[in-house]
Amino acid sequence: VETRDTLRLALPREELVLHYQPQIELGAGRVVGVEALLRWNRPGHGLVMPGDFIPVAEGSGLIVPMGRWVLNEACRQAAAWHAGGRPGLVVAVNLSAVQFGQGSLEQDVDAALASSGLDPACLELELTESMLLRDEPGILDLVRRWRTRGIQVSIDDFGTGYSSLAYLKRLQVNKLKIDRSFIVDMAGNQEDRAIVQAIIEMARTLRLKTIAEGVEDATLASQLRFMGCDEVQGYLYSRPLPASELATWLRQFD
Ligand code: G
Ligand code: G
Ligand code: MN
Ligand code: NA
Repeated sequence: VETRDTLRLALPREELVLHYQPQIELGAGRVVGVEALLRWNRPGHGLVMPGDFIPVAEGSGLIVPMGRWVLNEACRQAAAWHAGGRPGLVVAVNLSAVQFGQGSLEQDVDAALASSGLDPACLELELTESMLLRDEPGILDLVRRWRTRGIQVSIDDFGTGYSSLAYLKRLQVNKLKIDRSFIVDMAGNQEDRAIVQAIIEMARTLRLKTIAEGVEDATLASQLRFMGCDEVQGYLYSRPLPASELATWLRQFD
């Protein structure tokens, strides 16, 4: 209850911040996107991580206005980076199942694009398998409308749920984000390596891109490249950073 009450004030008090983690295309070795990750700068507690407040926000419905803020802020920031000499940089935003259930998500996405002027092709929306399998009414149609507008859609934590090939084909997403749990153990675990290879092959068959999450060392990155994975994200390159630090990181990476 205490967290819920103070979380309610986080938005009007402007205590929410986005950090951004770069996503690197393995072929060209360049930064193609960033994932926006929410933090709460809670007075007296320091920077609170999403695992400690997103569930509270979901339970209270606060995730709807918070998610709206995230969409606006991420699109605004991406448009600013474009104007500042990073055209085409994609920003990926995590969505919660609760946002789908509560009606205004489609309008929220439209409004964030309209007010920022961001090219819809530079916005990526991250869904989870569990979200899709709950079969929220209309989710397939909504994803199709987003795709028709050129908005990118990816499946986060891929491999931890049960999406079938047939479902993925119908859904028409752009990209699978291979869950960190498979990536972490790949080096020492034959089974995890086989799972990652299978996901990459499956994605290729369906003409989807793949990104590996949680890449922490260079050997793993080159192995993933050899296996045909398109992109990587992880501490090897950078932790999620505040916008200003990311800008510095980007200049140094080039
Ligand atoms: O860095 P990390 O602890 O940031 O993020 C943990 C998890 O929190 C992410 O995997 C993601 O699922 C969730 N998360 C981060 N930012 C957001 C956000 O803006 N909205 C939602 N719904 N989830 C987020
Ligand atoms: O949305 P999602 O669960 O995919 O968000 C990514 C999460 O993974 C965030 O909590 C982020 O801080 C974390 N993360 C990103 N890169 C790495 C990494 O290389 N290692 C570990 N352990 N965690 C990472
Ligand atoms: Mn994510
Ligand atoms: Na993930």
